[in-house]
Parts: sequence; structure tokens; C-alpha cells
Amino acid sequence: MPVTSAIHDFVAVITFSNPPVNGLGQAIRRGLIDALNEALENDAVKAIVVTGGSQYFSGGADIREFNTPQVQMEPSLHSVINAYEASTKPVIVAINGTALGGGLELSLGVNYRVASANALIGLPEVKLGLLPGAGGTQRLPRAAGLENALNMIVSGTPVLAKTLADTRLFDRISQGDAQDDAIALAHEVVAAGKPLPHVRDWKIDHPNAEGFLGFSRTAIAAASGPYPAPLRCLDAIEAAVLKPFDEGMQVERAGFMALLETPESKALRHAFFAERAASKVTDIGSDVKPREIKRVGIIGAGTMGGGIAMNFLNAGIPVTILEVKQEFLDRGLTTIRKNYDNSAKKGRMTAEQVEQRMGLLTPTLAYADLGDADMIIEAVFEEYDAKKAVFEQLDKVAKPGAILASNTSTLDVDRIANFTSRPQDVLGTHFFSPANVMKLLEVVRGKATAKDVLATVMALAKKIKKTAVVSGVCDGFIGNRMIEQYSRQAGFLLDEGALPQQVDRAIEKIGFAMGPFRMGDLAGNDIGWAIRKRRYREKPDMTYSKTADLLCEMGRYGQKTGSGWYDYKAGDRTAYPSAEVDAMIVKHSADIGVTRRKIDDKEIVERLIYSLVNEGAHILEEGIAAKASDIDTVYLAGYGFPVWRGGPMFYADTVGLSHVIAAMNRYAKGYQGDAWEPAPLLRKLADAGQSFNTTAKPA
Ligand code: T1G
Repeated sequence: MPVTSAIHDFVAVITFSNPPVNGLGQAIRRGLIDALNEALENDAVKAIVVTGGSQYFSGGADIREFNTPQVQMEPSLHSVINAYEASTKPVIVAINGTALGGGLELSLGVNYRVASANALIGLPEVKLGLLPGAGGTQRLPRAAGLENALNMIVSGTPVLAKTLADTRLFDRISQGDAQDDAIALAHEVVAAGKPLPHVRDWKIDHPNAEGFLGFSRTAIAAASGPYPAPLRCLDAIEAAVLKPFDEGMQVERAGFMALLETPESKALRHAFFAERAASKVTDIGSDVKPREIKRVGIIGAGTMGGGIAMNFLNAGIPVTILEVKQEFLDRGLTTIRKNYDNSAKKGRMTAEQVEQRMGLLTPTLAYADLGDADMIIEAVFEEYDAKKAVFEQLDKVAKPGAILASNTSTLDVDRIANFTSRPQDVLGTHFFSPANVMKLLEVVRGKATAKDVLATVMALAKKIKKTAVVSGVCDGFIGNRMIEQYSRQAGFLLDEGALPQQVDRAIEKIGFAMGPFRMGDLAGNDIGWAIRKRRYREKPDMTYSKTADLLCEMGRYGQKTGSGWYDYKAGDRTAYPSAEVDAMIVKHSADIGVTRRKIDDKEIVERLIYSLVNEGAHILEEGIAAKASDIDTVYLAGYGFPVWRGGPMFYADTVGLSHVIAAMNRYAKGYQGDAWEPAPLLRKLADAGQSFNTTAKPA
């Protein structure tokens, strides 16, 4: 039963349950109303306690209902809160654990609130591009004070209940069991015949509310960038201060409805769902039991290997790290320690924690020392010969059932798996650099990868706080295969008339963290050069602008060599446009007989993003990605795609796929037009008026 009632003496205890986070879904809302009515009709009941009865009081509105008819069905959350507020018998909420969004708003509608000291309390709606839509903006400032409420609502960050102990929000902070304390309070209220207080009647006390709101408006406007929600939150809070309660509720309602329709909120909600959906693999059910990972081995103590190791150390998992030479091992360990020491200096961890983590790390030069590892991750050179040497060794020393993973970013995982006698235990774990910082992890499922191996790595990813997305085997997997098309377009734009700074500026203006050329300078242009050299052999038909090769021939590898697409000054990461590079680009256009033309920002943005979209469509069609939202998650978590645009596939859905095709057809008539052959899936969906993302289709 989603909602149950039990009578303790004369107190009705109503408990609602809706795993995983006690969201206030339709069945819960209905059950809460029925249980209330039953308690009101029962003469033996003198007071009512409402509780979530698990580690969650409630995560708020059930977001799984957001795109379904249930969300419109009565009773709405408003109706539930109104009914509880109108109760003629005292109602006490027992906040046993996390109370977020609508869960906190429900609590604010009743007469008394008891919270566990360590329960997390928050209104996180702003993180979904919304504002609290069930009275939170009106009641929280009355109960927790204007400044506390504003901070909580505008940041969306939850706080511990005990930090609000000196406000009117909670009548009691519980050190033990919140439900027991709520029942005790019910007894007191009934015995004393206490009145039924309502938060809506309370005044907002602040010595200079208007001054504070004015100051906050300036600060929020400056900090909220492209997001409309924070200022809308402020509007509603201001109405709580300046207007009667019911009028304030109308301002809140209007703000909520307006935000619901904004592309930013749609994109944020899509991103939230997409990330959680990515961890679910269709053919792996809960019957597939993950293997236990108690110890990890890592081959290679370079930048990648060291960064990967830190993820496990941070999660308390011991790591054995292997190198071929003592000198490399020493250097790797020094770097890891330096990273931790830097974090300690910035106050992010204590000196003791640094020692604890370093204590979990065992360096070795001997493969035999990896015999007790439950999972071994290889992070050596991107060459088959190097991988072959490592995996043949691992096959000899790894214990039966150990998972063997390759951190390759472009090579064929199936071929790597066949270097061993146990391809079922092999898969790819593609970390992004710096591996201890970047959230994305592409988990590459080989043809032979066993289900429990994949399930293990997906669960492990959660443990080390990565956003994991499953990719099939192909050159570049999801992220890099798409970025190659994007880089090709960036190069063609140079051939035709643009300069690196113009391309970067155009794409950064729409919200990308970094344009393709600044990104190349950061990552090292020599890496792309090496990959292209391989491509020239393997795929001679694939065309590229020569400018990137010419740049490397000039020795301009990027920040690490002090110059790349841009010039750099020592100790300064600012990218300064380079006259030398501009001249090289202009000369190259002349050499290939292209008359340079002025290219506008719109064309730059469309060509860069639609090149991602078209390759994404191929990837989806080939089953390399299981769903469009997985591709979006890759780009949001790993490639600096602006979150408020929801990822490339969602962005294309928002533009409309037929518009995307129309633009591609235009570009097909231009320079290097062959790149613009629409993927069959894109064409099919566009013809049918459909979108890539079916579950989170923008309305
Ligand atoms: N409803 C339903 N399911 C939810 C949920 C929710 N509100 N929140 C999370 N889940 C699922 C999630 O999909 C995942 O499922 C599992 O719970 C664990 O989540 C009118 C309109 C609660 C702090 O914005 O911030 O009230 O993948 O992996 O790190 O004002 O989820 O296991 O199947 O994230 O422990 C306001 C959003 C709604 C809360 C838990 N509420 N959620 O974090 O685990 S709007 C929110 C979170 C609202 C009213 C408005 C976090 C969490 P699965 P998880 P976690």
C-alpha cells in the first residue's frame, strides 16, 4: 500500500511510501487525501502525524510523472496541501529524512513540523529550471526567514534541518526518531488544546526586506547567466513579502507555468532524466549480479593512469599501479601526491585524508602483483602492439573472473579482447582527461563482454561518482567519433574564410565551454595529428582541412608548446589570436584555390552542431548508442555542451529535425558538401515529424 494509517492512542499516523525517493505521485496524493478524510471522520482520532517512513521523507513531486497525464490528475499537490491546511484536527509532519521540493511544501502546509537533525531540507526546483510551485516561495520565507529561504530557493542546495533550528520552520529538531517525537508533540498539542497555527498567516520579519531584495536582484541577475528561473524565484519571493498570501500564490503559479515552458527548463529536465537513464542497460535486469570489486590494478602511471587511480583511492578502493620503469612509477606517484596536496592546500581534504588515500596505493613493476586485483585497467599507448603486450600479460596473471579493461579512446575493443583467452571479461573504460575531474566515463561493451561484467562496471562507476554511458565498439566510440565530424567542419570553415578565433567565439557565445580550436590547444594538436595519420591510411576517402597538419608541422602543438591555433604567454592560459596562424590559413585557402568569404556566426554554429547531430544519428542507427539521451549525456558530461541546451540530439529536436535537414541540404551545395549526406535515421524521423528523444520530447 502506498499510503497506510495506524492509530497510536488517539493519534493517526499516516505513512506514505513510493520508492525510490517517496515522490508525491498520483497514488500517493490520492492516498494522502483518503487517509486524511478517514482520520477526520474517526472520532477516536484527535491528531494526525504524517511521515515518509524511510530514509526519505519525500524527494518532492514524482518527476517520473512529468511527461504523463498523471501529472494533471486530481488531487494535485496543491489540493493535497490545501486539504491538510484546512484540517480541523492538528496535523504534525515527521520529517524522518530528506525533504525536498513538494515534500517540504507539503510540510509547510500543516500545523507543526518535527525534523530529524540530519535530514536534508531543500527546494531544488531551480536546478530543473523551475521554481517551487506548491507554495514553497510563499511559505518558506515566512517559516525559515527571508534570507534563508531566498538562499535555499535560488541555489536549490539542501541544508541540514539542524542548521534551521533557530527559525520558526521546525517546532522540534529530533535527535532520535522523528516519528516518536512527532507523536509526543501530538499528545502535548491535544492535552494543552493548542491552536492550529498556519504558516500562511505568519508575517515575514526582516529589518530591510526591500533593500535586501533589491540587492539580491542585482546579484542574481549577474550570476544566473542564461537561466530565467533564479530571477523568477526572486519575483515570487518578493511577492511573498509585498503581497497578501493568496496574491503571492498567484505570482508563484504564473512563474511556475511560464518556466515549465522555457527551453532551459525542458533541457535541464531532459539532462536529469538522461543521466539517470544512461545507467540503465536494456538487456541487463536486476537478476544480473555484479561481481565484487575490492581491489583494482592499473597499468600505466602516466597522466591517464594516475588520474584513473585517484578515482578509486577517493572511493576507498585499494589500487596497485604498474609501470615498466621505477622512474616512471616514481614520477606517477609524485604527481598523484601533488594533486592531493593541492586539494589539501585548498581546504578540500585534510592532511590525514591525503595519507589515507596514498596509503591505499601500491606501486609495482611486476605483473605478478596484479594477481589479487578484481579489475585491471590498462592505460598505456594507443597502439595495438602496446595493448597486445599488456593484455597477453594480464591473461597470464589475472585471477579467474577478474575484469580486464582498456582505457583506449579509439581502438577496437573486440580486437583487444581477443588478445586474451577470456574476451567475456574484457571491456573498454574510456576515461576523459583529467580523469580524476571529468565526470564522463564511456563504458565500451565488446561483442563478447559478459552481462555481469558490464553491470559491475556500471555499478562501480556510480561508486566512483562518474556519469557512465554505454557505447558499442566503433572508431572513437560515441564522443570522439562525433567530435571528429565537428572538427572536420571547424577545419573546412577555416579553408573557406573563417579564422580560429571567430569559430571559437561563435560556438562559445551559444554556451560551449570551449570552441574547437581552444580545445585543440588544450588537449594537444599532436594527438589529433596522430589520429589523422592513421585515418589517412585506413580511410583514404575521408577528407580533412590540411590546416591542422600544417599547424603541427609548424611545431604549434598547443598550450604545452606555448603556441597552437593561438599564441600563449608564459604562465598565462589566455589564447591570443596569432598573425602567423592567420597567415598560414589564408595562404592555404589560396593554395587550394578557395576564394575566402565572410561566414556568419549562425552558419558556424549550425555546421558545428549539425555535424555532431548527423554522426549521432548514425551512431544511434548502428546501435552504438542505445538511445539519443545517452548521446546527450556524453556531450553534457564530457564535452562542455551547454546544459541548458540539453545536448546535441535534444537541441536538434528543439530546432525540429526537418529544419536540421533543410540546413544540411543547403550546406551540401557548398564547399566539402559530401559531409552533409543526412543519416538515414535523421531523414526518416524528420519525414515522420518525430524527434530523436522520444521520452523527453520537447512539447
Ligand atoms: N521523483 C521520482 N524519482 C526520483 C525523484 C523524484 N522526485 N528524484 C530522484 N528520483 C529517482 C532517480 O531517477 C533514481 O532512480 C533514484 O530516484 C535515485 O536518484 C511542485 C514541481 C532525491 C537527492 O528536484 O535531487 O517538487 O535511476 O540517483 O544521488 O514544487 O535524485 O534508481 O531508477 O539521483 O541519492 C523536486 C530531484 C521535484 C529532486 C537523490 N525534486 N532529485 O539523489 O540518487 S519538483 C527534485 C534529486 C517539485 C513542486 C515541484 C536526487 C535525490 P533510478 P539519484 P541520489
